[in-house]
Amino acid sequence: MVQPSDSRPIMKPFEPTLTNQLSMPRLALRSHHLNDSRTGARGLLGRLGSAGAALAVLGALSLPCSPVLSQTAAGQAAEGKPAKTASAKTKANKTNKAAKPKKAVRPATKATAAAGAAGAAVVALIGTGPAYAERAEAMEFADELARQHQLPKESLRQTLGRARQSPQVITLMQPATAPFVKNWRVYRSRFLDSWRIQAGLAFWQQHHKELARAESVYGVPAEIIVGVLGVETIYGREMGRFRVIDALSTLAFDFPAAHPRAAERSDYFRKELAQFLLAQNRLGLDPFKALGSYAGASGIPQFMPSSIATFAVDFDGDGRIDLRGSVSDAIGSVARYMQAYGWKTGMPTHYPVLLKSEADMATLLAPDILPTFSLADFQSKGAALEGPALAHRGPLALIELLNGKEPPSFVAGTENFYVITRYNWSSYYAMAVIDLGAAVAQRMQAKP
Ligand SMILES: [Ca+2]
Repeated sequence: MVQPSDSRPIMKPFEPTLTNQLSMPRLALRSHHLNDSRTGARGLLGRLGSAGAALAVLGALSLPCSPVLSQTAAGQAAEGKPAKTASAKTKANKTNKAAKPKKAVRPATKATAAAGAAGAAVVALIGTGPAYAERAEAMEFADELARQHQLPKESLRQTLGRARQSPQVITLMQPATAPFVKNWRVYRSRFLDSWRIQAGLAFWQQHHKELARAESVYGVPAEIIVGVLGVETIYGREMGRFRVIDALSTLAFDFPAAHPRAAERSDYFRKELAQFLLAQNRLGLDPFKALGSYAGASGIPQFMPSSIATFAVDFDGDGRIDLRGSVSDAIGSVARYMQAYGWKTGMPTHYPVLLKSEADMATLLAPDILPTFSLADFQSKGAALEGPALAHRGPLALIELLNGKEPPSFVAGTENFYVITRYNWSSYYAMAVIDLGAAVAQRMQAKP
C-alpha cells in the first residue's frame, strides 16, 4: 500500500458547505481547527460524502459528514437546500432523480449489500465542464506525479487529461451564503429514522459473524461499525455516483476560490487525486469507472483515497481490497480505521452530564471536542457526572450539541468519542453514529 504523504490521513474531511446550510455543526468546524495545525491541509473539508450522509445531510440538514454526494444525495441536497441549491439542480441531478431508489425497506441481501454501485444500473455523474487536458497545471501535476513515481508520463497525462471538470461539484463545495441553524435533534432524526434502523438490523443479522470478527480483531464494537456504515451509506445503498476522477480533479484544480481556505483544500485534494491515480494504476483499474461522493470518497464506508491506502484491509481474504463490493472488507476497514486512531476497547463513548448553574462554561467548552479534563477537574468546573462515569479513567470533553432555538444538549465525551470524529470531524456526526448503532443494537437484543 502506498503511504499517503501525510502521516495522519483523514478519511473525509469535513466540508461545511452543504451541510452548513442547515445544521452543520459548528463544532465540527472548530474541531478542524483544532487539528489543522497537525494535519495541515485537511481542515475544512469534510466529507461530503457519502450518499447516505449526503442524503441525510443535504436533504436533511447537512451534509455533515460525509463528503460523498451521490447523485441522489446531490439531488436531494439540492432540493433540501433552499434558494441557492436550485442552481445546483443540474441536468445530472434531474437524471438522478429518476434513478433515485425509493426509500423502501429492503432486506440487506448480499446482492444489495453493495447496492447501488457495482451490480445495479448506476448512472454515473460525469463532469460536464472542460477536460483537464486543456489545463496546464493539471498536466504539470501529471508530469510531476509521473516523475515522482517513475510512471509513464504520457499515459498519466492522457488519463488525467480525460477527467472533466464538474460544475456540480464546484457548486456543492461553495461556502454557505446564508447562516444555518444547527439543530442536533433535527440532525439526529434524519439518521435515526425507522427505515435506517431497520436496514441496520438486517445488516447486523446478515453480517454478524464479520462484525464479531472485526470486534475481536480490532477491539471496536459491532454497534459502532454498524452506526458508521448506516450513517455513511445506509449499508451500501448510497455510495455516490460522481466519477471520482472528475470530483477529485475539480476539487484539486478548481476548488471554489470563495472558500476561506481554498488553497489548503486544493492542496489536500491534489494529494487525494495523486493517491487515487496511483492506486488505480497499481491495481490495473479503470479510473473512469470509480464512482463516489462529490468529494471523492467511495465505497460502503466512504473512504478517501489516502484512507484506503492507509487503513483499508482485505478482511474477507480474497486477495484484494474492495470497499464497494465486499461488505467484509468494509467492516474490517472501518474497525481498523478506528483502531488506528486510538480506539480504547471497553471504554464508553460518552456519559450523561449535568451542568450546574455555576458551571464554568467558557473553560469547559474551550477545548471543544478534544478530551482535556480529568474527572475531578470536570466536576470541579460544574460538569457533574454520576454512576459509571465516576469510575472513568482518562480525559473528558464537554460536547455541546445545539438545538436551534431550544437549549443545547450536552454529553461528556471520552477519547472514544473523539476517535469517531476522526472519521468525520463533527461531534454531530459522531453522536449520530453512536445513537444509530445503539438503536440497532437494541433491536438486535430484542430480536437477535
Ligand atoms: Ca477482499
